[in-house]
Amino acid sequence: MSRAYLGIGGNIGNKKENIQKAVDLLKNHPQIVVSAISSYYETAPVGYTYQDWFLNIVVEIETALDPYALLEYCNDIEQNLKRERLIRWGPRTIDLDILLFDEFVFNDEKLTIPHPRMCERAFVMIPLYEIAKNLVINGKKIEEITKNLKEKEVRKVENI
Ligand code: A4P
Ligand code: MG
Repeated sequence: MSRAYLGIGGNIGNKKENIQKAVDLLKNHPQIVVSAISSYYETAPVGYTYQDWFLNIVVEIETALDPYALLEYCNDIEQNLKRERLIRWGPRTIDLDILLFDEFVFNDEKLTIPHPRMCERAFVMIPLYEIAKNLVINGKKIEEITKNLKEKEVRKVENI
């Protein structure tokens, strides 16, 4: 079994419902166990900023799938929730990114792990830190990475 962390987010439609559906679809897979789920966070859009705020979470899973099969399943979930891809970094009903997969480090045309932009992104690192306090990413402690991020662009949702 491998342990992986997935970032899930969206900013179109019923954001909370879309995220919950994505988590349910992960739980439905016979070779995935969802072992931890962060709080929900309202997050300022990063990249293409002329769009609505996002809702983001991070989940921890245990899985017998290999990284490519997991990516395929994540893409199926995105399709299932009818994600529209019009603008890179633009609005989407749901986006699932594989952040970490065991200690793997690799990069090809389909898949880059750790996710290349994760360490600069408060909307990834703050929920990830909530559920995994002892990770080391690219040789750096998660605590150190998270300290330098703009926390004001990420608000934990208390009553959701
Ligand atoms: N791909 C490569 N590595 C991975 C990986 N580790 N996990 C490939 C998932 N996919 C990976 O992604 C394009 C291709 O990346 C996939 O086909 C896969 O083979 P995509 O999801 O189709 O396109 P995208 O998401 O529009 O682009 P990209 O570059 O993945 O965007 P990001 O980096 O995911 O950023 N702001 C806030 N506040 N919250 C957000 O959730 N998300 C984004 C998307 C931008 N701004 C945001 C948020
Ligand atoms: Mg993506």
